[in-house]
Order: sequence, then C-alpha cells, then structure tokens
Amino acid sequence: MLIKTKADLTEADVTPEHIYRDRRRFMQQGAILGASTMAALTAPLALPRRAHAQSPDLVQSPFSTDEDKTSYEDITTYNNFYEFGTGKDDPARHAHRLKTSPWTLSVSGECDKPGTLDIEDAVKPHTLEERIYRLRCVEGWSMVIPWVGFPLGDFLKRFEPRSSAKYVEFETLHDPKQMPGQRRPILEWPYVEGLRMDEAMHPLTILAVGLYGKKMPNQNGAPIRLVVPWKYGFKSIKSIVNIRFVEKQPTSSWMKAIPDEYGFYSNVNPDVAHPRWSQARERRIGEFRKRKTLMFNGYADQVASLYAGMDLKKNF
Ligand SMILES: Nc1nc2c(c(=O)[nH]1)N[C@H]1C(S)=C(S)[C@@H](COP(=O)(O)O)O[C@H]1N2
Ligand SMILES: [Mo]
Repeated sequence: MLIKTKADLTEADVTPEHIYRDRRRFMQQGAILGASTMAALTAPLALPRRAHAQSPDLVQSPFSTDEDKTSYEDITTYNNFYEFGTGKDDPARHAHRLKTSPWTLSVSGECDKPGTLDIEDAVKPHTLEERIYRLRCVEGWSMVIPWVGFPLGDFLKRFEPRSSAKYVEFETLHDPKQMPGQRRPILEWPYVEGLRMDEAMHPLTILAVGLYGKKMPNQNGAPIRLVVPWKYGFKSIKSIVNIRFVEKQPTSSWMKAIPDEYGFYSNVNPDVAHPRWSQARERRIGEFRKRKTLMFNGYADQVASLYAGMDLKKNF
C-alpha cells in the first residue's frame, strides 16, 4: 500500500472538499490570502509569541512605519470607545458584550450598486495587508499599531459611486443593549464620521479587521473599523454597520457635540492648538519623554496635496 508522506500530500488531500473548493474560488478572485482572510476573521484571539514579530502570511505594506510597535497589551487595554464608557480601561472591560457575528455592513446613497453584505463577503475579495501606522489621539498620546486591513477605496469601488458622491459617511452600530455607553447621552448615537471622497479613496485609508496578525479585538472596533492615519484618532470609527455616499459634508458626532473643538477635517497639525491645549507634542504610549507631533502625523509627503490651497487653521 502506498502511504503518502507529508511532502507528497497536496492541499486537496488534507482539506475537506468544500473548504478546498471555496479556498480555490477565493484565490481565483485574486485574494492570495483568502484562507487567512477567513482565519483572521474567525481565529480565536491569541497573544503573539513575540510582540514585535511580523505576520509572515500577511502582505507587508510599503506604507508601514518602521518605528517600534506599541505592545499588544497597551493597544488592547488603553482605548477610546465611548459606546463602552469614557474610561480608558472601560472598552477592554465591557466590549466582550458586543456580538460581532453575524454582522452586516450596508453601503447605500449615491452609488449604482448599493448593497448589504455579510462581513465575510465584505472582506473576502480583498487581499489582507499588515499596515503599521502611527495613531495620534487628539488627547495628546500616540501609538504604533500593526493593523490588518485593506484599502477602503478598493472596497468602495465595488458599489460604483456616482459623480454626485462628494463625501462618505460612516456609522457605528447603535444597540444600547450591547453598548452600555449608548444608554447615556455622552455623544449623539450612533457615532458618525465622514471623509471627503478623495480622502476616502486615498491609498493610505484602510478598513481594518485585525491587529498584530489577529482578528480585531472588540475594544479596538471589531469586526471592521476605519483607519485614517494622518487624522486624529477619532476619525477612525469603530464597529461600522453603515456606509453612505453623500453629496453634502456629513456632520460627525464630535462636530455636533463640541463644534468649536472638533471640525470636519481633524488633520493632525501641530500648529493648530485644540482650544484647551497645545497639539505641538505627544506622548507615545510606553515612552516617558514627549515627542514633537509631525504635520499630518508624519504622512505629509503622501497627503499634503489633498489640502493644497486650503487654510488648515480654518478647516481644522
Ligand atoms: N464608534 C467609535 N469609534 C471610535 C471612538 C468611539 O468612541 N466610538 N473613539 C475614537 C478615538 S477618540 C480614538 S483615539 C480611536 C482609538 O482607537 P483604539 O482604541 O483602537 O486605539 O478610536 C476612535 N473611534
Ligand atoms: Mo482620540
């Protein structure tokens, strides 16, 4: 009898037929990481063995910073997610209440192919990349986070936006049963954010479904969140359920709550102070001495042209 050694086995031999077929279909659609897409979405959270190890099965993005990454522990225990409370440790304590599967994402408004997708179908066609980005919170701290995600622009194109689509509006889930912070009027719920169309289509802008090579922890915005690295962290809306192409500039929850302090653009700009504190410096979580904050959070070469001719003190 011929016994196949491990080296002789093909993928088909070791994988149940239907999974093998599905996986092949993914790969033919161009998602090299089809299998790991599903793994990233369904794998239980496990701590990476080495905090600084890169994920070998993910495409490494040329847009990644080579600065030291913030620890997994800090990234997942020091959060802003007001739906779970305003304390930094509230999201890590309470976000386990959020049920992220099943999850549907609906895309509507000024487009020819609106649709409502299961999260798996939303992610499946895309190649997942590791993008190590700086995140600068308007409160004066920053982190370096190895996101797992794909360009928002590639996703949006699937819905064929019309020329009347000038902005994109995003909404977080609204469910006070799962999100105890929504039982109090801290912000107007659901949390709303927006981008101009060119900001949304910019190659640096991603939808993230994980970090440190793992499925997104709930407190960081599972199952899918926005990441816009040159803007203050609050633009990067978590746990998204609705995306709308619109003609008029959306009003974000922060603009509604405190219009003098939070504008639509929210670009990281060390020369524009927040009315109550300077934005010139920041504390990188894990470091003691403060750093100088960089224009556009260090992404000026890639994004400054989007704002050519605009007064960034008026358009804060
Ligand atoms: N839905 C929602 N998204 C949100 C927030 C929030 O309160 N609710 N906080 C924002 C702010 S202020 C920041 S700094 C980042 C923090 O992301 P992190 O906790 O993953 O570091 O999430 C942003 N996205
Ligand atoms: Mo923030």
